[in-house]
Amino acid sequence: MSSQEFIVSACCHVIRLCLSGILTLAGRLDYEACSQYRLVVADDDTSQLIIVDVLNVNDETPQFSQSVYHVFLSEHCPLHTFVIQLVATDADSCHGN
Ligand SMILES: [Ca+2]
Ligand SMILES: [Ca+2]
Repeated sequence: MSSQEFIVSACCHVIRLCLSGILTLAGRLDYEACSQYRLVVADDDTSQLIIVDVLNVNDETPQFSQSVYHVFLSEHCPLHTFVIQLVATDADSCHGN
């Protein structure tokens, strides 16, 4: 193996090492699927650990607890009458952003 040839630890199909030494994305990042990639780039003489942290963005679709909410209101209700409070959660909620 020449000094220009490196091996990137397998298991990572998302990040690719070019012969020039540049790492590029080869797949889509998804924080909820994998928030950190730990790559080992090595040749015969040395190896280097590269840690790539994926930053979370608010990209997950909110899910409501019910598919339909049915509300009954009397006619002539005053303005500002409470109607319903909806609560939705998504995979991004607990990670802040
Ligand atoms: Ca995501
Ligand atoms: Ca996300």
